[in-house]
Amino acid sequence: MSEKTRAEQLAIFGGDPAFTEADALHVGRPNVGDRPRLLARIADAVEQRRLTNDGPYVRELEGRLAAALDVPHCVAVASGTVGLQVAARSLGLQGEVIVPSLTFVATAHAVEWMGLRPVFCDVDPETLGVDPRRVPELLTARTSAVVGVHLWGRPCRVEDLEQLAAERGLKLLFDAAHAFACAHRGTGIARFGDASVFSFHATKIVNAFEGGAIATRDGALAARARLVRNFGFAGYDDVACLGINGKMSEASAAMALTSLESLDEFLAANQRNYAAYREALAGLPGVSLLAPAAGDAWNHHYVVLDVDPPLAGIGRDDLLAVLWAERIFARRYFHPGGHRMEPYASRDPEAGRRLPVTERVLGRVLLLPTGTAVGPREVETVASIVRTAVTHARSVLARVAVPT
Ligand code: T4K
Repeated sequence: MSEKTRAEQLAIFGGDPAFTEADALHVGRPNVGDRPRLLARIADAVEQRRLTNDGPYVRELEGRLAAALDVPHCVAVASGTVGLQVAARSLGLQGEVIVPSLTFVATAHAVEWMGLRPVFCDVDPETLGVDPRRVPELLTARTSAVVGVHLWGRPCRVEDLEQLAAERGLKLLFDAAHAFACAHRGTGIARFGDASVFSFHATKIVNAFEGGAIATRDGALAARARLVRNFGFAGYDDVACLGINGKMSEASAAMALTSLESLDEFLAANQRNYAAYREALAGLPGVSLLAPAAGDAWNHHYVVLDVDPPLAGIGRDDLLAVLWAERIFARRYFHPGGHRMEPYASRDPEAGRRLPVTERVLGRVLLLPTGTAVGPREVETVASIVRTAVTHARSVLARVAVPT
C-alpha cells in the first residue's frame, strides 16, 4: 500500500490493487473499544444469567446515554429502525408523515411498517436535510408529523422545523441514526423536537452490534416508549397498550457501554482522517468534501465526497469503479433514493421530478472509508488514487465499467 501518482499504477490500468483482500478498505468497518472490558461485561451477564429484559447493563447504558446526549430520558431499543417505530407509536402518529427523500430507506420503511404513509420531501442543498420551505406544500389534513434526518451527522434545519411543527400542530421526530456526538450551535442534537432516534448498528460510531435509543426531554413520552418496547407491559400481568419486542439485549448494552468509553478515541480518528482527506484533496477540480456548517459539531463518521462531473472530468460512478478495483469499497449511500425503491417507486414513479436536489446529490456523492480501521497511510493512498484518477480523467473514462 503506497501512494499512486501515475495512471499506469492504477488497478484499472493493470497495476496491483492498492489493498489485498485481507486489508481491503470498507465504509462501515466497526469501531471496537476495549476488548477485555467488553468480554468481561458479557461474561458477567452470562454468569448472572441476566441476558435481556431491561437488565443492569441496559439501565447503565441508558443513564450514560442520557448524560452524553444531555437529555433527561433515553430508552434503549433493539435497533434504530425499531426505535423509529416505537417512537412513532408512542407519539401517536397517524395518517401521513413527511420524510426526506435523501436518507437510508429505513426512515421511510419504519413509517410505512407502522401503517403510516411516508410522504417524500426534497432536501435543502446546504444541510441535505428535509427542506422546511418545501414541507407546507405537502401537508394535508392527514399529516401528523415530520421526520427530520441529520444526514451523515449534519444537523438539519432544526429551528425552522421546530417552528413549523409548532405552527401546524405536528409532531417532530428526528432520525439521528448518524448523529451521535453531534451538536447544533452548541446544543446537543438530541435536544430538538419531540424525540430523536439513534442507531447503534455495528457500522455506527457507537455500536451495540445491533441497537438504538430514543432520546427525549419528554418524560411521559419516554414512559410510553418503555411500555411499547416491551409488549405494552405496565406490570407483571398488566398489558396497557399495543407493544412490540423492541428491547436491547445485555450483550448489546455491554458493547455499547464499551464503545461509549472509547468515543473520544473514535472521534479523534474520524477528525484526523477527515482533515487528512481534506488536505490531500485540496485544489483538485470538481472534487470537494462535505464540511460541517459553522458552529455545528460533527462526528465526521462519514467522509462524503462530492464529484462534479463537468469540472472533475469524470463522474462519481467512474471514480467508484477506480476505487473498487483497488479494493477500496467506497459507497454511494443512499443511491438511488427511497422514492426509487419499493414499495414507494411503484406508488409514485414520477416522484423524482419533485425531488431535484435529492436526485442531484444522489448522483454525485460517494463515501470514503474512515473510522479507527483507517489510518493516515490508508487515507494517503485513497486520496492519491482519487487525485490520479481525476488528473487522468480522460483515460480513466475510456477504461471504467460501473460497479454493480
Ligand atoms: N436511519 C438512518 C438514516 C440510517 O442510516 C439507518 C441505518 C437507520 C435509520 C436504521 O438504523 P438500524 O435499524 O440499522 O439501527 C448499514 C446498516 O445496516 C444500517 O444500520 C445503516 N443505517 C446503513 C446506512 O448502513 P450497510 O448496507 O452499509 O451494511 P454492510 O453490511 O454493507 O456493511 C458495510 C461495510 O462494513 C461492509 O463492506 C463490511 C463492513 N462491515 C459491516 C458489518 C455489519 C464489517 O466489517 N463488519 C460488520 O459487522 O448497512
